[in-house]
Amino acid sequence: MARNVQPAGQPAPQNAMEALTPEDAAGQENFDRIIAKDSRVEPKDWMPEAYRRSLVRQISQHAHSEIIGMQPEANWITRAPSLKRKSILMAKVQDEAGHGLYLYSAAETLGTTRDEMMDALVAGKARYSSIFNYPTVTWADMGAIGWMVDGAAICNQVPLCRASYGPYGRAMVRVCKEESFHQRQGFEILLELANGTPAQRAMAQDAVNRWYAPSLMMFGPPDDDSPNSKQSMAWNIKRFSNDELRSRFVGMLAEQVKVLGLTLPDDEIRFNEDTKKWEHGPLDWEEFKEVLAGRGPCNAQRLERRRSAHADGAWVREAAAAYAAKQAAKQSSTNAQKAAA
Ligand code: BYC
Repeated sequence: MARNVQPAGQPAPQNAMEALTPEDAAGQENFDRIIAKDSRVEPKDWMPEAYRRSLVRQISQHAHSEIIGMQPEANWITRAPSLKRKSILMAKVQDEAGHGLYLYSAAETLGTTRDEMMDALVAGKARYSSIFNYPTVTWADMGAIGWMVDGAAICNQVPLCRASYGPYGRAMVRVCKEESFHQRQGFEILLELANGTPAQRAMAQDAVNRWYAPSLMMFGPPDDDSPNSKQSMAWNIKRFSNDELRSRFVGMLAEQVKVLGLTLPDDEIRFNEDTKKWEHGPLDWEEFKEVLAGRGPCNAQRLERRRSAHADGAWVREAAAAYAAKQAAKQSSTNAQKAAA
């Protein structure tokens, strides 16, 4: 596939177009037309190198988030309060693994291998969502993660179903369906606890208190401090800014928390009639930066767990590769026999 070094997806300046090969200039023109029509870019289409890089960046981070995100909930599988809760939680954690696999596959269509992405993750060079660096200390955290973390994921990911890159948008459709189920199961855990004993109710409120701010920070830094948003929106990857989605999420929480009969730990939440947007109190962006820099409460633990799981799985990957090689050899000998006959 031809690749160029044109840095932006917006129409290239005339002199830059002149510097492109005729094939690349035609590719750039076609790409610009696809974006202008709000249509889909597919793997075989020509695309600017910066668009490709930005997608690999976002999709691989997203895949890593799903895989690392299995850990905080897997922590409670053996301690789920009933067989029913245990099987639901196991199914949810398996769904997250599936999401990671769809996303690694989508990123692979852009020319980066899964091994390269995984190596970057275990080497500590790749990002994954800040939210998974917080500990899950009580059973109510399973409810708060489902309601708030999966809820934030839905707000963020439903618009990504319309992302301009076809394989990413299509993966998101299935992911969002499953996230909706995850969110409802989390809400239901909290509802049951909130209507339980005083101790259960206090546990639910404590979990909501602890997960509230980190879940708002999942949407990324404030718009003024978001270096990727503008270009990503011009390329129709992101459809809404970080603050816009965060505001929608706050509105959703503010209504649903009433049904739970719990409260949110933020007395500045209000709907601004002038801007028609939900507002919230200040967030600790220094804490967010610390988490992104690898100094959150569980960063080291999450990465260590991922590294050991990766090392423990080496024999499975080797066995699968050996089996695939055997099958391929068998197939080519069958083909050769057929050709000779
Ligand atoms: N955590 O310019 P910005 C799930 C980075 S998993 C860490 O605004 P962008 C689930 C950002 O990458 C759902 N890093 O970036 C799984 C950038 O750094 P680089 C995970 C963050 O891309 C298991 C820098 O900060 N969801 O639901 O325009 C169990 C500046 O940011 C974060 C996704 O991955 C963060 N929170 O916007 C349960 C959604 N925020 O790359 C549930 C897909 C920002 O320049 N991703 N950064 O080094 C996106 O929608 C966008 O990438 C973001 C950031 C909104 C996250």
